[in-house]
Amino acid sequence: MKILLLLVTAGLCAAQYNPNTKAGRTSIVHLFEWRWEDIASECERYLAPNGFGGVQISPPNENIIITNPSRPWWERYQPISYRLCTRSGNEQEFRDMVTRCNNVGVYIYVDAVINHMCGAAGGSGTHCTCGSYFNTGNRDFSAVPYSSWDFNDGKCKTGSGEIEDYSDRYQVRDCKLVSLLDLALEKDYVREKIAEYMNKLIDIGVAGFRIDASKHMWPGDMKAVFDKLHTLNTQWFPSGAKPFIFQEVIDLGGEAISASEYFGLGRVTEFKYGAKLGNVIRKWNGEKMAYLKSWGEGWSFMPSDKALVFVDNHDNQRGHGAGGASILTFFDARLYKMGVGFMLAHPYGFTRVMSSFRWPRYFVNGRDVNDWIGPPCYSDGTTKPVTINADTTCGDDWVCEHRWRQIRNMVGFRNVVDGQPFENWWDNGSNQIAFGRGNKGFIIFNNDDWDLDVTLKTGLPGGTYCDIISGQKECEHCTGHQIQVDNDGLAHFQISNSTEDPFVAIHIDSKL
Ligand code: AAO
Repeated sequence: MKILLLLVTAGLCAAQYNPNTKAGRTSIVHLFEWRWEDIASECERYLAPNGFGGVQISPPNENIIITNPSRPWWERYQPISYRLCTRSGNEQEFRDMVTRCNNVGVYIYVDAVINHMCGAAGGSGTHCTCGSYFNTGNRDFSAVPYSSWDFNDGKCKTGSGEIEDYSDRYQVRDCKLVSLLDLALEKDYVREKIAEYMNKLIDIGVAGFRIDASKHMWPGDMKAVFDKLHTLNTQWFPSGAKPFIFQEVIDLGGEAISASEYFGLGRVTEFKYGAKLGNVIRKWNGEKMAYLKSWGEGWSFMPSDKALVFVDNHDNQRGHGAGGASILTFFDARLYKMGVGFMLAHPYGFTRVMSSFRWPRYFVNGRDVNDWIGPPCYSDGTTKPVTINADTTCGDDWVCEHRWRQIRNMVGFRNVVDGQPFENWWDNGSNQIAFGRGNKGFIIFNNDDWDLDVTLKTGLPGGTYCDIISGQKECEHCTGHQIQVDNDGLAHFQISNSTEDPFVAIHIDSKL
């Protein structure tokens, strides 16, 4: 009894690291800039049947409307109030989405922008998504309400009032990030208002939060806010369950603030993951896939149980944030599929898949001058619905990476091998690698410039398996390559370096 009680308490305390996804669902997808109505349908028609655990949504709270440039995606990172209306939809549509997704076991994770309000030059008026009056001059955000007392203007010590030097932790947390009005989270009133917003979302039924710009808030202030949060809605979640928290902290090393300062509060985004994996798969800086044998903590990443990992995010896919050139995106589809495939097969971290919209990338002096372009929209600025083509891909410039067969099937792979050890590693000393996950799954890559032809121990029971990259098992039929595993678990693999997707993955549910 005592042990049981202890376990229960430990479970509750640790709950903010737990994504709260349904058992056997191990990844979430960021449906960047999608409308609530489309997300609700996607949960029902696609995400639930394909084993996705949840959706990270774009910020649901009222934001400023920017017209120069015209309706950039980043206007949503400039809050005006905590009212629930944006280009993605209104409060009723939001509630409908949460209910419909939760009912099919796909949970919603809100991008919470709580470090700041809009930019200092936002002006005054009602040019925002719910029409609430605001005035950046006197810091009046009437619909919260916040006033000049609620900002860090007096606390910041730089001449410009801006963050000027990331090696000074006080500046990073007390000054303005790219001119965004910095909230005084040390004030109980501000904490109350933020907690009220987050609690409203929790009560509606969301399962957790991405905490935007966490580096720019003091962990102690964030803790004070999180301590006020409700437990999750018991209509869908076990009683006492805490919201999942993952904090956006860009830590590539070499700055005053490190990701580890936030481990006490929840998981943290591991930005080294995508930056390094991009180098390896692109074979830059002398990197090769053989080195991935020690991937994870062995590459000085944060502990796996604290990490939220991704190949690219909405910032670095377009050069914002830590957007180094190595980052793999849908623009490099062949390499991208290998990167996401590797991430989903490897046990490190909790995984997030990116789902983007396409924009006309145009580089001038190494910078994409179209990095601001917002989601597909009509001439009045309304976001276009996500249309679905006959072949299940998306139309109207919605990329829907999560619907690419290779990525969707690897989300399934991760669910099947959940909890299984990383073993049966093989590499050729170069860019051909393979590894298994216990006796449940096996994956092999050929990123060299020559063919792969090898017989390997897979750890899998003998039988005929369907490769889930070139196809999949449909009824008892395989639409892709078949792989024979003998009774010793050995299988022969051949992967041409010029094939469309130079990797093969099999798991026990793909056994024919
Ligand atoms: C827009 C305009 C601004 C204007 C502002 C206000 O672009 O010109 O002043 O409005 O009117 C997004 C957009 C911003 C946009 C903003 C508000 O990305 O362009 O500003 O909405 O509309 C830092 C933060 C990180 C942040 C990232 C973008 O630490 O939290 O900048 N990400 C989140 C969101 C993001 C959003 C915001 C926060 C704001 O995901 O979408 O902004 O809500 C270093 C630091 C990082 C720092 C980067 C960029 O990174 O370490 O902490 O991120 O610089 O400033 C190497 C280094 C790496 C370094 C990197 C870049 O890789 O190793 O550490 O170079 O220098």
